[in-house]
Amino acid sequence: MSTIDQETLAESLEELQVLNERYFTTRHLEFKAGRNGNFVAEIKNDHAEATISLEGGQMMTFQPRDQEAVLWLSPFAPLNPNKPIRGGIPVCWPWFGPHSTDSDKPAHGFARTALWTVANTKNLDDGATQISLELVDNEATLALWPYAFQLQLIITVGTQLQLELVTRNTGDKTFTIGEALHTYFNVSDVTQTSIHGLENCQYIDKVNNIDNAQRDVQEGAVTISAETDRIYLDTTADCVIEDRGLKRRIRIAKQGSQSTVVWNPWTEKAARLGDLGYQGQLRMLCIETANAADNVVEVAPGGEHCLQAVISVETLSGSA
Ligand code: TA6
Repeated sequence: MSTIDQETLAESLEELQVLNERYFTTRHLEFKAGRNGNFVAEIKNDHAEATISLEGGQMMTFQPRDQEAVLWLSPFAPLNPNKPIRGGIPVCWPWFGPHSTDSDKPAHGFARTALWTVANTKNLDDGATQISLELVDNEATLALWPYAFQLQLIITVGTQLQLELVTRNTGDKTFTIGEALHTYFNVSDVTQTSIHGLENCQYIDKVNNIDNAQRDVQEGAVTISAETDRIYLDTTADCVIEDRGLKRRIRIAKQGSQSTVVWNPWTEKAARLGDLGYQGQLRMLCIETANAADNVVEVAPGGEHCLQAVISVETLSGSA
């Protein structure tokens, strides 16, 4: 585990002081120390609690009042300073999955490992709390992706969780992005869940597909009983996770997204990844709000594109 020296610690504490002086909102949002000397926004309001890491602009936890945690977070996340935080809602941008031509470039782009800045925080009239984070091009990003951009993530924590990922092209060249809000959901037992909303959709099966050319068609609800890694294409539908163990439905509504990714590593890949914790693959399920593969998005100079996800929880009526 990395330790930080006294001078860096003093600088971090001073930066934390400045952040809270500027952005602390009455009673509902406070910045605290996170891993690697970075900071985490902690939100507590009448509707829910949440934590958001400025490293990666990443939701880590979201728990509505009277509900179990909605997001899954690896027990190792705080300890593994050199890997992206496993869990919550990683921001995959400006490409999804491995880089198309250069395997030395980071999987899922650079947004989820970059240090984001705070643009704004506010308490809303309905009792929700909103924080806007921002990432703009710099020397490190330009070395990986030669375009000027402004990326904004507007997170609203209330009875439901809303994320808006806004891409602006601030340069003079058109660029194309692949993107995903790579959401890890907390489930009782992934074998006791079913995913609805993707019926009859075409998908790329990244586990059984030799190349990504083949397209399969989803028949009925999606269930998980082996490694599952699918990019559903040309779908704008809500997805609903029915979790009989927790007696709840999690609904993922979306705007500006044509792809939905369903991922569970199952046992062998979870062991290879090594950071899901004991039987972690049974407790997590990724339903990702995305634009990937055939659905990548072109943004012209001066243009913008918004990817939105709204996550809400409904109690299952009656017994499971
Ligand atoms: O979204 C599914 C996926 O692309 C899987 O193929 C797997 O790689 C997962 O993302 C996690 O990726 P990561 O780089 O966070 O280990």
